[in-house]
Amino acid sequence: MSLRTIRQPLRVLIACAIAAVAAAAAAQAWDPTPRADIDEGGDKSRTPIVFVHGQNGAGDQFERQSMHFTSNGYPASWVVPFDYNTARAGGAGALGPRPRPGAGSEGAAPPARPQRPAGPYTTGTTEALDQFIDELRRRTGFDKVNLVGHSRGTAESAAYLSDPARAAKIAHYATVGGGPATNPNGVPSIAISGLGDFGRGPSSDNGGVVGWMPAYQDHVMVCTSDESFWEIYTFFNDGQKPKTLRMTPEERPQVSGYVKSYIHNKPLTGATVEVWEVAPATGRRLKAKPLITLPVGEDGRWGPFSAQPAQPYEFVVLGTAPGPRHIYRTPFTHSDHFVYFRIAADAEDYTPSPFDRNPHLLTDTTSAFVVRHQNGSLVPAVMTLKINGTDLIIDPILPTTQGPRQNATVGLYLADGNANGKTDLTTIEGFAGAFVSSADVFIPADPNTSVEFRLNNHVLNVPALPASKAGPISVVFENWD
Ligand SMILES: [Ca+2]
Repeated sequence: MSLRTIRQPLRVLIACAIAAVAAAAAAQAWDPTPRADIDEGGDKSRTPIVFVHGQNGAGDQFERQSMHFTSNGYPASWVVPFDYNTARAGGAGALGPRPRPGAGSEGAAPPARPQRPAGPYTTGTTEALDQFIDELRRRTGFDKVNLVGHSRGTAESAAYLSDPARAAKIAHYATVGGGPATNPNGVPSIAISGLGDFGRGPSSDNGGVVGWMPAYQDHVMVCTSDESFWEIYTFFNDGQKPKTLRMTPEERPQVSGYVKSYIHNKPLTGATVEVWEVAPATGRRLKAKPLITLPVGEDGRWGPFSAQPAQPYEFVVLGTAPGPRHIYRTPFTHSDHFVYFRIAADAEDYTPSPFDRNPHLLTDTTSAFVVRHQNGSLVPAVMTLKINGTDLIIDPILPTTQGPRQNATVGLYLADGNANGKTDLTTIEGFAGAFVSSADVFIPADPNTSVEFRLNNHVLNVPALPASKAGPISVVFENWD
């Protein structure tokens, strides 16, 4: 064997090594520039959809639904959230969700729902919804669009549909966890309903079309679940079934969303969103600079940027009164334009969150968290949520004995509530609220230490930032199956 024949493979090896290093460098330098057209590949013959959220909610309760629709061919900008201020009383016609039966009142009839007026009526939200729908019709060229309401959003939708002129702009209506599937002006409608839903309205017994959800699905999951999407899609497409219930994987998922005030949903214009690449195993930043910094526009919109599949990100919202807010999310595999950051404290219009009411829990020496599940709620006996291996879906934090009918929890607040330096796994005094719960968990602040959150088989690692500086750290799971 000559020297030459030995050197040849060596050269190849060296060339391969250089190529590998170059590829690694290229992988390091991800280009976050968004696509020119977020609707690329979408079928513009599909009827656009407007989502109307419920009490205390925002468009992000339809995050998973929107990705299902775009995975089945809808253009991203055809599928849009209408946000409104749920702190505002809806006026005489806004009936709101059916009042919940009181705790412990097993078998007792819930308070009666007020009667709707016979003719056309409006709420404080109807005019804005009408303008929003007109703008979507203009932009897409459709005379009629589809409408989805959830919970209080079905009361707002009922007010909208009470007027023949407004109803004429709606092709199909899906009422989810709320009002009837029949409406006075005859828009074809489906009610999505479930036995596990405490907000179940008269939708089940009014003679309208009903899509029944599995019994474990509570008031939130009837809105967010895959089964709910299946029924709504099929109804909106005249019996044609969805092609897939998987989120179509993309090489460059486009990601955008909104920064708004908590509960009021006022756009926090002028804020900025930093996107940081973080290490999956620790949640710590991989670079000295953010991947991209994005402004928040007049309508509260930020982004889009091109995300790297499987890469977890930390989002930092800057320029809002409480100081930087840190949000850690499960990675994106499919484009997602419903990524909301709702900031509470000191916004011009806001409702205080439990931590705003209890700022003494945001200390230098501890970390505090808000865990959210975007694909529904945290359902006892169906899901497990662990922090550093400790179960959180336990009595009394999320009681398994109550069952989902009484219990739709989307946000779980974690802090050392009694400041004793120990994890007590009790609920925290002063943290009660609709759709939220709390747990006394002691996590010493140390940015070099990571906290592991595990929702079923999904893991997010997050640095233990001091609560005094970082505020409550948001930990957001999009999926749980
Ligand atoms: Ca404690």
